[in-house]
Amino acid sequence: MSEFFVHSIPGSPFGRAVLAALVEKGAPYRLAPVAPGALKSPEHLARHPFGRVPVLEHDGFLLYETQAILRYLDRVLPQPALTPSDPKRAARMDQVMNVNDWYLFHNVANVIVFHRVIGPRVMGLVPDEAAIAAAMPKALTVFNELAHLLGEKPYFAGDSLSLADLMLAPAVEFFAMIPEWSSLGAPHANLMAWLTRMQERPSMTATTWERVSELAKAA
Ligand SMILES: N[C@@H](CCC(=O)N[C@@H](CS)C(=O)NCC(=O)O)C(=O)O
Repeated sequence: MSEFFVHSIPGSPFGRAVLAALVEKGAPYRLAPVAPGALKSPEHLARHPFGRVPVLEHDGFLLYETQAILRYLDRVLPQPALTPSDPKRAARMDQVMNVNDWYLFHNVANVIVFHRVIGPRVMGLVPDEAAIAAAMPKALTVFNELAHLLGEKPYFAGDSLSLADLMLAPAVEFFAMIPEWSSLGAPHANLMAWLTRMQERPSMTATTWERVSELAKAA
């Protein structure tokens, strides 16, 4: 199997999902770091016309959009399977991946995590408390629904890990680092246990912000 190149930025939860999937598959991969200031460069826009990360490069095939990348990896690297064979479980996986993209990321993570973690850490910004407070009602709806969808299962699509868990865990972990977690995640014992389960996986420990920063420096 030829090597997979992941164009990404340390700290990107979407990029981390792709790296974690490659670790779960035991596949050879290399990080191709994109400098944050280079997202809109002609070189990167040629890979990703919307100027975002991650982008996967495999055998000359370029692919952006995390869901597409994860599903591609699961097709070309079938073992271990990260999509349930049961249609209802697979549908639950797809649903959770879309909850991540549409309801957790937009106007929730890209506001709250940006103002609490990314802005201060990467750009030295002071958190905009009004923007965070305004995003909290929607954040509460999202986390209540995630806890509901998880229920008593160990993983979102059932008894085994799926692409949904890999997509969601990097995003949810950011919330566990901030004070808002006390009202978003901490009230849900099932979500807390799931996050711990995910954080203990080698695919998550191998792809922390710090580890990916080291890979970026070594690239
Ligand atoms: N829908 C895209 C979202 C990717 C995305 O938003 N990536 C963020 C980093 S986590 C990014 O590149 N942000 C740069 C920007 O907004 O300019 C996907 O699934 O890959």
